[in-house]
Amino acid sequence: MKILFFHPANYLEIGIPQGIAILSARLKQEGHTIDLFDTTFLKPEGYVHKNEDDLTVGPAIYKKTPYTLEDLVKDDPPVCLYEAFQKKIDEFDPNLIAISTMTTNHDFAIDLLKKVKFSCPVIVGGVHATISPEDVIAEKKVNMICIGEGDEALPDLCEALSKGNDYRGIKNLWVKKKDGSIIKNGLGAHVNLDELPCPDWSLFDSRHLFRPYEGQIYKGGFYISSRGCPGGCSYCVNSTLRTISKGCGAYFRYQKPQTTVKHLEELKTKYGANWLKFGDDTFLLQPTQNIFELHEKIKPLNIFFGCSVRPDTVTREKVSLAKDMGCVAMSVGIESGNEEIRRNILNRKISNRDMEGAFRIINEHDIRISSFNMIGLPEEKKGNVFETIEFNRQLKVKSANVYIIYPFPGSRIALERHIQHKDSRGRIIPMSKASRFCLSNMAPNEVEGLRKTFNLYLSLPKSLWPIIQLAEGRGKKSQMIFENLTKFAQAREG
Ligand code: B12
Ligand code: SF4
Repeated sequence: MKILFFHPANYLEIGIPQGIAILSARLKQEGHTIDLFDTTFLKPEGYVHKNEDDLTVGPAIYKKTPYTLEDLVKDDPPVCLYEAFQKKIDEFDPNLIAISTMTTNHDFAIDLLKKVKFSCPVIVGGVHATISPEDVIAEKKVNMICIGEGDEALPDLCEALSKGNDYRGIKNLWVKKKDGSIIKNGLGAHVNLDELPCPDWSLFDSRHLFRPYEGQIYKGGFYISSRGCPGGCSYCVNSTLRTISKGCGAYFRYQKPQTTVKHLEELKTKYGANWLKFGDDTFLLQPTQNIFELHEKIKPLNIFFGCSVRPDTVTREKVSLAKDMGCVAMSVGIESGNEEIRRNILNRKISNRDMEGAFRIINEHDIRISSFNMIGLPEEKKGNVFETIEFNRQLKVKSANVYIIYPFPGSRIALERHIQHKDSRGRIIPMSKASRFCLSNMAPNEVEGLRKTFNLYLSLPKSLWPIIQLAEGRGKKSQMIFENLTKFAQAREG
């Protein structure tokens, strides 16, 4: 059977999605033929090539390479996305179109799907289908959705379709009948992560592997060795995912170290992977013994890697093992510099003191830290945002990612406030318009201005703060000040 995956990524948002890569490997094991429509490298019409001198908000912590991502695509002609999709469908002639979406790219995927002609069924899976199933299956062109894991459900579906068998009772699937009614099957047991094949990177454009680091170019991508997270942060979808999968087995699971290593070896041999980002929700959550075994087996592979960690999982022993096996970067969620907001609103029970301790340990091991921060939080005032900026300064963070909170469907913040995610035209409100949800005590413009200038406040001397404040606005003068301050900040970083 021929299955066409669709990865609706933003242009140049590189990184092989592990969901599709595993599902592709599973389906190939069962003898199916797989193809992919991936928008990552399809240059949209009207796209303007960015050059190195373009302004970026936020300091870059890595030395630039002479060759950039933009160089990889500079000779590519612009394409019409739906014509390219149609061409792929016509040439491959799939028996099933399988789409993977997050909330943020779901509408984009459906927009393209609506514009093309095909005669096969369509299934949508991924986190958005899992947390907003009613919305996703309501789309006319969608015949089925997958709730939660697809590792067994999709191969079962393809087997049933290819043999002409009844597929309407497959666990994890919702199936739309001809009369429009929907069969909602329950969820099956969680898969055993050690029985899954190595993700199939061969399906993807090799430019996904481009990893510039410290002036050199490496190859790699995401690898995820665990699933789930025991945390209950109120802005995250994990608590809902946990509730949905009650009765399916332990929610937080990790692979045996030998499985992880076997896959990393395969990715290194087949694709030359020498730079990885562990996409695990929180990498150091595994028991020390696991990290110890990973250390023993990963170190000889000579790979560099980055990972995300929660500060309360940081111990000297784990960080030291991580460093010694190749860890060069860690992403750590600060989220808010105000302890009360962090604890009471975000449900992250980590004190500033514990956070400082974690940063100290990571810094002592010379591992680069990127902090993750959110603003526009419920009940937040401008002064609280400055607490977050101050806390990042105090922790000597050189690279801070800052987002306006987006109350994702399924997150506690969205559920408690009955947040509507669609605008009057039925479109999912995009991340770029997150301030519209108006969760904080600040006006949307104020939140946007603070997001724009957050990294300037972080990296420039306080004597310049009154000038930075002038850059928060939206007018021409503010923009000019913003651009000049950004150039100045970049020049200071060298
Ligand atoms: C790696 C990652 C990224 C990467 C790459 C994404 C990618 N292309 O894979 C990058 C850095 C680009 C990214 C960006 C963002 N991400 Co992200 N990301 C992740 C992360 C850490 C891992 C995803 C993954 O590979 N998981 C492992 C695979 C195996 O699981 P899976 O994808 O869910 O797939 C399984 C099932 O869902 C199902 N399935 C999936 N697809 C399909 C398709 C079919 C047809 C079927 C049948 C089944 C199926 O089967 C798979 C195997 O069981 C997840 C957290 C997580 N642990 O999942 C967050 C996560 C997906 N990201 C999230 C968010 C919020 C974002 C950002 C908005 C962050 C930001 N503030 O900018 C952006 C949005 C980018 C965009 N374009 O819209 C949220 C999504 C919330 C939501 N409602 O959509 C998550 C869940 C994190 C979280 N806990 O909140 N992300
Ligand atoms: S935000 Fe991170 S730590 Fe909190 S529940 Fe989600 S994945 Fe876990």
